[in-house]
Amino acid sequence: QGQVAIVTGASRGIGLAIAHKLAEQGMKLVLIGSSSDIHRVGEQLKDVKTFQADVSNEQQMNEVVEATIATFGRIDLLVNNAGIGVFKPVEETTVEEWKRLFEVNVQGVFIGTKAVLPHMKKQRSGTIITISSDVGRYTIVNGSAYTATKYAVQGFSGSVAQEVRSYGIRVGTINPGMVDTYFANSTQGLPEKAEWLKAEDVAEAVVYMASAPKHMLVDEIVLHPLIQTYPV
Ligand code: NJP
Repeated sequence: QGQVAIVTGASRGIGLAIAHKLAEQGMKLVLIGSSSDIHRVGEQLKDVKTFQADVSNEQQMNEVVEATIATFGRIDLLVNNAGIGVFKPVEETTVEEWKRLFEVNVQGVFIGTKAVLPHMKKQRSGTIITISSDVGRYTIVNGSAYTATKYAVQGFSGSVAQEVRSYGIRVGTINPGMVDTYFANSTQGLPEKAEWLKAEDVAEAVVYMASAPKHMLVDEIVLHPLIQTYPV
C-alpha cells in the first residue's frame, strides 16, 4: 500500500495490464507512453500521473523521474516495459530500424534504470523489472535485430543487479513468449492468438517479482503459452 511505481509503455498491451494490476495492489502510478493515448489510461485509474515521453530520450525521462519524486516522494518500482519489434530477414533490415530498436529496447532500459537509481539508493530499496523476452535467451528466425536487443537487455540487467544489490535494490527480467498485444503492428484479440499468453499473465509475474520478500531476488521469470514450442 502507498508504494510508487513507474511503468513505461503503459498505453496498451502488457504495460496497460501491468498498470491495472499495480493499481489493484494500491500502488501510486506514473505511466509513460510515446503517444498521447497514455493520457486516456490516466482517466481510468486513481493516484496516477501520465506522461507522454520517449524512453530513449534522457532529458524527457529525467523530467518524468523528477516529477515522480516531486509528486509522490519516492520510487519503489520501475517497470521497463516499452519496446518495439521488427521481424524480417537480416538483409531486409535497415540501419534505421536497427538503430531505433536499440534506442527504444536497450537505450530506453539504460536511461530509465539510470534515472531511478539515485533515488532508490537514497531509499536503500527498490525493484527494477525489465520486460525482456524469451528471445533474450535463445534465437529465432527473422528476428536478428530484435533478438540482439533482448540479449543486450539480459546482459545489462544481470550486471546492474550485481552492482546495486548491496543497496537493497533488486533488478530482474521477465521473459515472455508470445503475448496477445498490439506488438509489432499486431492487434489484440485476434482469433489466431486465442491461446497465446494474455497481457495480464505477464502483469501477474510483475506483481510476484515486485512483492517478493525484501530478502529475495527473483532474477528472472520465463513464461510461455503451452502451445508454443521453443528450444531447450
Ligand atoms: O507491445 P505493444 P507489448 N517510448 O505494442 C510503448 C515485450 N515482449 O505490450 O507508443 C515510450 O502492445 C507504446 O506506447 P505508444 C516487448 O519487447 C512482447 O507486447 O504510446 N513508450 C505501448 O504502450 C516489449 O518490451 C511480446 O503506443 C513507447 C507499448 O510501448 C514489451 O513486451 C513477446 C515507446 C507497446 O505496446 C511490451 O510489448 C516478448 C517509446 N519510445 C516480449 N515505444 C509479445 N507481445 O508477444 C513504444 O517476448 N512505446
